[in-house]
Amino acid sequence: AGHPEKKLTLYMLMLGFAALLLGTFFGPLQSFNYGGLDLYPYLKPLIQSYYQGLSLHGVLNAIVFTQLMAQALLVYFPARELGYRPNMALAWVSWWMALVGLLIAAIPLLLNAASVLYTFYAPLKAHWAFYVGAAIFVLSSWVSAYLVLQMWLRFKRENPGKITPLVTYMSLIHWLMWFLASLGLVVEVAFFLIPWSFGWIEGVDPLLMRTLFWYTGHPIVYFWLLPAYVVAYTILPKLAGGKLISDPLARLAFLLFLLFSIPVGFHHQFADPGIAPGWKFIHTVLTMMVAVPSLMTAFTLAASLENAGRARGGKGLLGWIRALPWNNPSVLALLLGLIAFIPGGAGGIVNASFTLNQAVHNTTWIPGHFHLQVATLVTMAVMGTAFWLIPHLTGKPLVRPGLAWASMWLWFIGMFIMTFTLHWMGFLWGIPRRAHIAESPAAMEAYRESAAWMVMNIVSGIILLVAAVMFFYVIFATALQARRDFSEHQEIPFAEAISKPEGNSLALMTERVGFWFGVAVVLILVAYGPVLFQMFTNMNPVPGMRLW
Ligand code: HAS
Repeated sequence: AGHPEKKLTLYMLMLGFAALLLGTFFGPLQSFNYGGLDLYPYLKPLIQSYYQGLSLHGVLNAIVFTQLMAQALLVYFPARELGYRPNMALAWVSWWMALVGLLIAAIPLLLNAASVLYTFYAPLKAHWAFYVGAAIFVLSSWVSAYLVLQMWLRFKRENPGKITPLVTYMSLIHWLMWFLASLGLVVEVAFFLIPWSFGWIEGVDPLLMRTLFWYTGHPIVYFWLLPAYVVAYTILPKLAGGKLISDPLARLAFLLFLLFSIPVGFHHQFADPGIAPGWKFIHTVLTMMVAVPSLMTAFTLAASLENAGRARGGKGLLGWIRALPWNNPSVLALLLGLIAFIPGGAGGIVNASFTLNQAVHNTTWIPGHFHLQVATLVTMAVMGTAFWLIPHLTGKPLVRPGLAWASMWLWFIGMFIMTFTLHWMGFLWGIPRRAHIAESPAAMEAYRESAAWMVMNIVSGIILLVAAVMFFYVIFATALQARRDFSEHQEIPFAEAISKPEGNSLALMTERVGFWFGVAVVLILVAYGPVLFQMFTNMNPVPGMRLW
């Protein structure tokens, strides 16, 4: 009873895992599809089509699960770091909004009336309930953002002149970035898609809809990523037995995400007509800028892990790697996720390179890229966190840690085979993404010559299915058991930093949050303003169509 926020966090977490549970089981169906094995006909009448399955997979995993994880972790962690309680009434409002929004959107999704994929691409048109539910769901994240802003303002009031503690700073930046980033989606859904789906307006302009979507759609990937980075910077070093190398450098990386996450969305639209190449090039350059904080992160995390490995007795050039606690499933999950993030990030830079993009756009290379990023690093960071966080929140010890550990290896191996395959299928054979292979003879023809890739798809689907069953067994068996043991995981394992922020001029500079928020707004206006102005004043609405 001492910590009502623990209950809220657990509810957010478990709602997210429930979404992931349902969404994940459609994953192997996509892998089997690319293996030439079409199981969708057997799912009728429950699931009507490949595109319904793909929409459920994308919406539940990429939009619902990720947002709930941010709402769980990045409200609770700063609250515990500051020793404050978030406004609990509002916190429950956010949970109920998420639940109600999710349920409203789920009905048309499950009835095959919202098979518009997670990118909502107009002129594909969904039932109004999908857009209304999605809007309520997304707006619940603004409540979480407000909770963190409130706690930060209270900290500033009570501690004039003091530097914001690191986890709180990171969480605040994450939520401010998301507030700015989500405006595109909010405008798209509230002013266009909802009125259109109710029949109040005749049509919508696909190019404007895509542009508003990608205004949100790129930074949303950092909205997913930053909670994983918070865990990697502030908790992993301690779990691994060491310290964070530099607190000020970590702050700077997060500040750069506030500045550069948003003005980059045209890199998803290189192939779209109606946006002048000059603007696309500006977004290419800015995308290279947003890779910088991840490169800084690679440096800081590797150095912190080296610090941990050496503290544990690791010797020589690489001996520290072996000395890391690979047997701890929470550490393992993050280490494997970070390893996958290296090729994932390199692939992202390929995607962002204006001309190279032509070779990979709309091929399976793209899902290959983002499954390394969001389905491997982000998801594994959360999975690894759940292994100690659920015991911390409930007092219930982790069930079958060995199984938890094995599930992380299998998840990593399955994802690695799958993403490797998807990359090369896309790059070498030009196999289109989002293609129902059984129903697209052209893709099948191109594909026949690459039978080995087809087999790898099926193998990875099976491995991932086994990994998912093991993982969800551990999570739900832990949360639902009656056994309690409050002795372990009482505190959140926040790491100490070697280089501290006090008196550091870099840290002081990052502390001017209001100023940097203003700079982020100016950058967005410069990179998007003229193009959006032109699009809003020259709309070409078209009526809707359905994929089902
Ligand atoms: Fe991306 C498409 C460019 C990062 C997700 N991306 C997507 C889509 C998704 C997605 C979902 O420019 C598809 C959307 C759709 O449906 O159409 N992406 C980038 C770039 C980055 C990037 C430049 N993406 C992400 C992240 C995602 C994500 C993060 C999810 C979480 N992406 C693109 C582009 C497209 C795109 C184009 C459009 C393509 C098209 O044509 O449609 C960068 O942010 C990446 C920077 C990352 C790095 C890696 C740093 C490495 C680290 C690990 C260090 C390891 C350590 C471990 C320390 C530079 C931090 C040591 C281990 C020991 C054992 C010691």
